[in-house]
Amino acid sequence: SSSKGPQSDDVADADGSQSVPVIGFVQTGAESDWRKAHSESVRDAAKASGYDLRFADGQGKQENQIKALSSFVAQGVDGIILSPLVETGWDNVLEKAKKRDIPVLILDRQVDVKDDSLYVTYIGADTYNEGRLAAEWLIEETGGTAKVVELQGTPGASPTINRFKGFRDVIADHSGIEIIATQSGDFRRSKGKEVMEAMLKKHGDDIDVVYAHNDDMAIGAIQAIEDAGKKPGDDIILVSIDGVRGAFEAMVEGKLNCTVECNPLQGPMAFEAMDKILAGDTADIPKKQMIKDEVYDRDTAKDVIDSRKY
Ligand code: GZL
Repeated sequence: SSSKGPQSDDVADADGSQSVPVIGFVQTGAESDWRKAHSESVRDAAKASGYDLRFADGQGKQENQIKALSSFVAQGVDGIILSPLVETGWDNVLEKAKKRDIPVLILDRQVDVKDDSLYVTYIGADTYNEGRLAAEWLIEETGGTAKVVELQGTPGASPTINRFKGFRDVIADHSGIEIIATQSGDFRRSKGKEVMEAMLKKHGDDIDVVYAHNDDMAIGAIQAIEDAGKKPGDDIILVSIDGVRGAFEAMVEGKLNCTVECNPLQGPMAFEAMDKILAGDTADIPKKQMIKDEVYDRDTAKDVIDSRKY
């Protein structure tokens, strides 16, 4: 018959069905709306691509991620996808995967390892450029004079390191932009609100701008600013990163001024790469695959909010 029956190299299960490749996915946790969209994109793409996805939630702790990686290696999965909470501390556990010939794809955040043959490819957004774009928008918006408080993401995470640096590399040429306070809100809305409350107590009327490493913390800061009797978006300008639905809603309300998109819909690209990896076609897979980002502000928010996909 013309249909492709079981091929000799396909291992058929007892019930005669073809065995599907098993992928272990180690996620950071569920710290933000962005992260939830990211997890959904990976799950949906796994299903669409016919993979058996085993999902491990790191719950915001690197040791949980390392344990999950070791367990996937012990299970002998066909491939691993890792979204590393922080950049360092991965060499030993990735060495275990390499010894078992299990390919590893790094997704979203980056790892800093001595031997980059420990992973096949990295797919994610250019978070350094996102920091630059946020600063460029701010200089344009304020004419180059503003006192800024910064809400940093998770300490040691590549987007935190990159957004911290990208922003500073741009304002370095604009002495009128001054960062008067910086602290981590761990990419979480509740922590962003808490840190902003403290910053308002300490710096109050001095604050012109909030630069938040993600929208969830910006939305927390908006609540703190309103609780302090100030108008977010007007008394204090807010610029953040991610482009999640909540950010567009806040911009339509005029409470957030700008968000730099960081696309979480990375599932399809991840499994396109995994297909090639499992087929042994790794020669044409680049070591780094960056996803493009867009800048959105209050004026364009209502025109695009209905077309947003996350
Ligand atoms: C960025 C991603 C960050 C988002 C946060 O690539 O790792 O983690 O900006 C998320 O919202 O928690």
